[in-house]
Amino acid sequence: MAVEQTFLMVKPDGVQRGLIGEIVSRFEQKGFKLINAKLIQVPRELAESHYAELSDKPFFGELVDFITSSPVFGMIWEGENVITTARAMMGATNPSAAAPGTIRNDFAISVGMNIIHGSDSPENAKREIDLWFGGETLSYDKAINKWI
Ligand code: IDP
Repeated sequence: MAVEQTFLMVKPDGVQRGLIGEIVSRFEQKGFKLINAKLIQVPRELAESHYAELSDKPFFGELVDFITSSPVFGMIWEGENVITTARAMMGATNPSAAAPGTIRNDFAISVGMNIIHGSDSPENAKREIDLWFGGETLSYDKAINKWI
């Protein structure tokens, strides 16, 4: 299986609620490798570019308002099948449909404030890593990897 990279983001509700550590911890404990991260107050243009695929949705303005309302914590994670696995760990978009034990089921109630974003395809992962980090990732070995 291919080693992939994905862009994950703790949204403003997750940052405000003090969930950065909990969320980072879940991906660390799973065995994925953090290869970049930053806390950022999102400029409106960045939010609009990030969610460009949703620009025709009726909730687009509300979504951009929310993402720019308070800092987010952006991360790049690496590992085997990380794009699909991270999406599974996040749970369904609407927390009421998210499986128990997922981040959105455990911590969220509303679809608007659902704590976390994760790239949904290799193409979007590359696009989002470029958009948020200019493609900058760290390359390093973790000795524990041979046990994961
Ligand atoms: P995803 O985040 O699970 O990939 P997308 O369909 O890409 O889901 O939608 C992006 C974000 O837009 C969602 O995470 C959610 O916060 C927000 N969103 C989706 N549908 C609605 C809606 O019907 N009302 C308000 N916000 C929505």
